Amino acid sequence: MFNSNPDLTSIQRSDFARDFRWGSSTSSYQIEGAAREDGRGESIWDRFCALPGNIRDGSNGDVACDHYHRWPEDLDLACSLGSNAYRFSIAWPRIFPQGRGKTPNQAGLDYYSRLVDGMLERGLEPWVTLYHWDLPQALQDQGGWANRDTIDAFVEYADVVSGHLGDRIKHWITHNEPWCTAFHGNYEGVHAPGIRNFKTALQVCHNVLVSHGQAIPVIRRNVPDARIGAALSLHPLQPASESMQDAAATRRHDGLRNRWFLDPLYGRGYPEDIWNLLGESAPVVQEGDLATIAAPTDFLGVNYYFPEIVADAPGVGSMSTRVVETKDVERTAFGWEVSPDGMVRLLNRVSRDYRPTEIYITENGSTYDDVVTESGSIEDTQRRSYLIRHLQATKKIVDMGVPVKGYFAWSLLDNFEWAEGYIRRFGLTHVNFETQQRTLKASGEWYRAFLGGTL
Ligand code: IFM
Repeated sequence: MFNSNPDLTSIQRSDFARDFRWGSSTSSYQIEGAAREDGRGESIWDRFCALPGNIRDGSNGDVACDHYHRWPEDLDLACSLGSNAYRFSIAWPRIFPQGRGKTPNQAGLDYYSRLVDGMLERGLEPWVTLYHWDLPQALQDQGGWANRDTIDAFVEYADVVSGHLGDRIKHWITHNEPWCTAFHGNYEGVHAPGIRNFKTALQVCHNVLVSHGQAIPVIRRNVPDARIGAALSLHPLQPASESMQDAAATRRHDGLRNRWFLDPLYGRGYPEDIWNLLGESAPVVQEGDLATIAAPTDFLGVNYYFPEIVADAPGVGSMSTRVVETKDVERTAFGWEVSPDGMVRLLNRVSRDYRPTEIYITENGSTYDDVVTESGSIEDTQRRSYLIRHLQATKKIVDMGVPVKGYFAWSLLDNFEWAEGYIRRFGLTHVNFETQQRTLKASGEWYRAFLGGTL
């Protein structure tokens, strides 16, 4: 157990290896804004946000943090924390406004080129994500990820981006959280493109994984010293009771939440127990797809937020399971359980079962209802405590011999939190969305002191 009121000096940067990567993460749609500038095409999130009822506060990413214009200030901030790395994503519709085409949009490439140069000038190693959910709407109009043609489009896009930026970017993340792309977007319908169809979601999932595998050799051809991986959202699970039913339910839940991605990525194909439950919903898998998905990677990105407690629930959801909301546990404002122990369990399990050579915590963070004091400060002691305890957990995992090599806090800035709009703030930095003023919160101040950054 990690003490929920940790000593601020209980963990030091020097407890970790000198080359440990320290940074924060962002994504294009969540921070950039400038939705119609410099030839950017429409993304599925532009379209999804325009439909009433999809976003809790009726907002969208049109302006967001205006990072497209304010990136030098934001990179200064990331640098002042003392980070040595920064994770960001590329908006595919800035590169190919229609999803694909003979020539990419030069203004889009120039923007990311300036951004990457800006990182390097500030000593921030760029970690790029190619797909963090902003699919060009033109591709969705042709069926989106459920259509295999989108795989080809993704590979062309990966080719162009790695061809242009690969001289400066060495760390490549193909996809962010394919579970969310597939299931939030195409089964639950709570994310763009807002489809509610289990079979579609499974095909999307498969095609996304194939696109990951097909992009890898293309990136390697353009960037021989590239280090490539995917960032998965993974959860440690526990059964709600000691019953055999809950144990079996937890195994099924794990099958779709975790193993459905890890197994094929690490060469085992789809887990048979789950495949056998899918019936007609099973995806169409072409010959060679599983070998493609299992293309060797250099690291695994793990986005860790919370554990889940699972109960058997016949007829509920796709796997007849239910996530139980236990009382008396600490939760963030989102209702997510705070469990650094869960992160220890999860990363141990992933390391034991799949043996990735390197693991990076590519996202970890929390949302609380921040209050700006009269003096303008944000005393987010709960987020600070969350951060400290998860860094203590990270050290514990490293000490256990798990090859965790870096930690990226989600997120550098408060930003557009998808279906929650601007209601949920995950930033180490507060953003006043009226004035675009950035103010480092107490959690960010702590991270800066931990990392040895300077004002
Ligand atoms: O904001 C998201 C991010 O885009 C993907 N991972 C989870 C974060 C918090 O919900």
